[in-house]
Amino acid sequence: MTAQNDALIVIDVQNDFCPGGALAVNGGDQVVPIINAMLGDFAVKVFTQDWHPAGHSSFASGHAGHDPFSVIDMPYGAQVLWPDHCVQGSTGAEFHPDLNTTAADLIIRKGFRPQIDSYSAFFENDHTTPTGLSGYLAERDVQSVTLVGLATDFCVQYSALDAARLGFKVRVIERACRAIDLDGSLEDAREAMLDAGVVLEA
Ligand code: VGL
Ligand code: ZN
Repeated sequence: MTAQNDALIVIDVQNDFCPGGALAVNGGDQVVPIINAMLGDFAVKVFTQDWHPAGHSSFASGHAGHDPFSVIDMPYGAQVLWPDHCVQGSTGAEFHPDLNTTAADLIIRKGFRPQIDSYSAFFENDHTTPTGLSGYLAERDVQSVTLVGLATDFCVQYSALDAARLGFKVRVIERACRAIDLDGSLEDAREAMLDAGVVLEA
């Protein structure tokens, strides 16, 4: 569906989320050709890039006694602790080399504030600090967004829920996403997205 007001938002298709990366998502690289083939169908194309300073507060390495994938309380709520990943300027933070980044209208970076994580393309994990994307889409007269990328149950889900909350019509193309799936988080994410009115398309 090509429409002036439909945006494709490509979430975090970066080396660290692909096989061999620091926070590898199973089959993460498989979404690359699928996404490349979709880009031509959208008038507005936005890519996001997880972009953490070294020592970011979401990294388990900075929390003595806490293993990666454990959960701690942060002032803004529960936070999963991750292996160090997507450190600014590192190879792991670069987009997958085969992703057609030339097609991007806008690349939005997130997670650069040391004390707060940012899964969503729209807001940091306090659900209030904006990334600026909603203003960009408003100025480009976008009313509906299609989300693809990594990972389905974290950054894609958070982006989809925020987009729905902001009033966009939201669609997630599941074949162009892959999940981390911690303790059933993929099923929880699918349910939350459906509850929020997000269309999940195979
Ligand atoms: C993501 C965990 C930590 C994601 C980013 O892109 O889904 N997940 N940082
Ligand atoms: Zn991250």
